[in-house]
Amino acid sequence: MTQALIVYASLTGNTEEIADITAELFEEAGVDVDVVECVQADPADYEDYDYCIVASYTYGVDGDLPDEIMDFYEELEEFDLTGKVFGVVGSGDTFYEEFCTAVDDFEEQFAKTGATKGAAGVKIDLNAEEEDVENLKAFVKGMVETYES
Ligand code: FMN
Repeated sequence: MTQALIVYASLTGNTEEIADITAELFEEAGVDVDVVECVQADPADYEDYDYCIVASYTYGVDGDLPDEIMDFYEELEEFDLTGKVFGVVGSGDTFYEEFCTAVDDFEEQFAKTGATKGAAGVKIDLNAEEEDVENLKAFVKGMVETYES
């Protein structure tokens, strides 16, 4: 059985819920999933998994990464994740000019690890609504198809 690790940062719960929905969808696709808060995770943990996923909100006026995920972000590029499939999801607020830029930042960082991008990142305005869940379904489907191809 293949395995996925979802590392998340969440202040008010939106991204945690998105991580949990994503986990359920992976499980429905027959993938074993662990969901871990970023402060308890290390990028080295991904070495034991097939799917490497980050779920992060965006913070600060300039679309910054949350403080608590900065160490994880900076260390990520030092790892060789060749052969693994990565994907990034996140929550933000369309009120801000730099909407959900944490998703873009992590996609760029993952690209340095040699992992293959499994699906386009999913950007969610605050909490996940029906349409977002559909996008997350497509995200998981894309990830699995990429891994199996
Ligand atoms: N969302 C964005 O998309 N871009 C931003 O630049 C941004 N800056 C924020 C700054 C502050 C001070 C706060 C409180 C929120 C900001 N947000 C921004 C919105 C959060 O990312 C959004 O509320 C998100 O749903 C929080 O996720 P969480 O519930 O998992 O903590």
